[in-house]
Amino acid sequence: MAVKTIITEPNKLLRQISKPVENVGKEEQELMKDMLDTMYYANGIGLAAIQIGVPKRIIVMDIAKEGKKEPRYFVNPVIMNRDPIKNTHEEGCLSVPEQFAEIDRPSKCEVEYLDYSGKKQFLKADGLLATCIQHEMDHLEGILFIDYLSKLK
Ligand code: GNR
Ligand code: NI
Repeated sequence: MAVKTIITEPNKLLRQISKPVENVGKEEQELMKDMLDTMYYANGIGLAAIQIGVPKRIIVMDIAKEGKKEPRYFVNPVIMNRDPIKNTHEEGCLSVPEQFAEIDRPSKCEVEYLDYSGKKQFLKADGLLATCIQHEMDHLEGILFIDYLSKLK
């Protein structure tokens, strides 16, 4: 159990583009465990590695209802397909404390990634899962949900 400090705005690290993982080994698995501990501790439903200062393309997520634990691990995720139909969801971010906003994103998406053991996986996501995956994948590109708000101004 290792709860890490979550980096918050303003911090240049959050703007860094994360690097692909070459091999899912012990080090990456330890990182994923720490990320999950940190995410649960902070009551989040997702976390990107850069949020604890590690610029690797790794995401953890758990959107299950309280009580159940359904951890998900995504290494080098790539969105293969986005539904043209948008969905609006209220978003928050552990790196942007106390800000919430309705954000439009593709309502469904298909993601290719490596799992905790380094095995290639394919997932069709909708609802909160699709929203959360896209929010987390933005972190890998140094994008925060508040960026979509400033573009409207
Ligand atoms: O905990 C989180 N909740 C959330 C709610 C709606 C859309 C996205 C999210 S992700 C966020 C945790 C976080 O900041 N992940 O990067
Ligand atoms: Ni976030």
